[in-house]
Amino acid sequence: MEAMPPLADAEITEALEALSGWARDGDEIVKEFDCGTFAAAIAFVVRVGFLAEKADHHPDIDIRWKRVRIALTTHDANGLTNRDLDLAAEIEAL
Ligand code: H2B
Repeated sequence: MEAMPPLADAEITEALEALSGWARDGDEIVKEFDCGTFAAAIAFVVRVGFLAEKADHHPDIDIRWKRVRIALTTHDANGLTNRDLDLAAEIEAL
């Protein structure tokens, strides 16, 4: 992956307006999903995993019973890029 600059703070703030529930936490954007049951949480994580593989972009995923916390950042850029925003939007579309 070639180097890419991270997005500017204002670009991230604006993009997050279209991503309900996602919040910035330093160099990450994060959202916690309540999937209702543990089984639904695992199924959600599997679907996120397929999206991540397709995008070659991989979130940090924390599963706690029925809740799943997804955190996105672009390690290659040492910050947030459109790859994070795009994957967040794809996860929202699941
Ligand atoms: N995932 C995330 N979250 N950040 C990255 O910078 C990243 C990745 N880089 N998945 C990808 C893989 C890179 O290592 C490969 C070579 O495309």
